[in-house]
Amino acid sequence: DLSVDLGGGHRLPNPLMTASGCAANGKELHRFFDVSDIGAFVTKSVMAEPRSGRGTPRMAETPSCMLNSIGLQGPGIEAFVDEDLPWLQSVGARVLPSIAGSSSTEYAHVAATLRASRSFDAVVGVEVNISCPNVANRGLVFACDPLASAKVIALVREQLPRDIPVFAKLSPDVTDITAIAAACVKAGADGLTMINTLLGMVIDTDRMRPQLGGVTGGLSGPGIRPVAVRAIWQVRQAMFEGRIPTVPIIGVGGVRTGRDALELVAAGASAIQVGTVVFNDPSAPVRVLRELCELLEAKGYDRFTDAVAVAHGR
Ligand code: RRO
Repeated sequence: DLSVDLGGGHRLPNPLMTASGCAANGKELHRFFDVSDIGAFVTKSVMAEPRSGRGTPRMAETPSCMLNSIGLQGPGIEAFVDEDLPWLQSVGARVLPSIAGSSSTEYAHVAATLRASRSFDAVVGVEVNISCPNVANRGLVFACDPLASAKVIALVREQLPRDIPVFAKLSPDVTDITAIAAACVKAGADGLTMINTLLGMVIDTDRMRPQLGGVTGGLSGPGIRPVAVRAIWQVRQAMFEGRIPTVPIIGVGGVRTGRDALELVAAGASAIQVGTVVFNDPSAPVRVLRELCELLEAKGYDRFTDAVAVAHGR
């Protein structure tokens, strides 16, 4: 039994999810596997208006990481609720829309539009992306400041029904991630997604110029997994010590195998997102799920939640 309840009474059949941004709004990946086979589908962050994103190139690679400077390209919330969400509902996906904004009122507007949409029944939670590293003004990375984070989370929480859990997506680019996590949970977040990409940069030494159009970009892939493990462990530890109310953590960062997924669970996660690896292996979410299942069986766990309970009982 791989099922997991992350709040709101929406029992997910398994703990595997796509990571926001790596699978657009589902259609591409659905050619490789049935997106209703994973616990939930997390969409690319959507803002109020359509957005073209940053200049090209927007992707770069290093041996252990990928960098992106997409810059929140997207269709805008109206097109999302008119086209993308109904499509995801039609294929039976459980959807965790990721929402973004450049002000707390924009987040609130996006959440309210989502709630009013005809396909809202497909929504099992909302991920509030307060940590996009690719914004022109770093001051707009809400997740770098506890008060700014709390304001966004509280406003979004107000827009949504109680049975829709709100997850705050945190940035690893902060001095004390437990302070941001505490602010989000106290402001009403029902869970945390950890982590977004780490701000990085690569330079083309032939041209002696930055490789990315946006100059800096978000680092993802296997190289950042230890950062995710550390961040999840620190926040789970703060929950044990009573410094943060206990809520579920969705772990994300460089997961390529079932073993990697179990490592994030051992750090303190109750669900796992798979991102960068889909660019090489589009059906990775179902493969990682299968590998995790085999690993749990080999370890003698009948239920995924038994492994979570053992890991979190440290
Ligand atoms: O669109 C992006 O550039 C982007 C986003 Br919203 C994010 O949250 N994380 C990231 O690495 N890229």
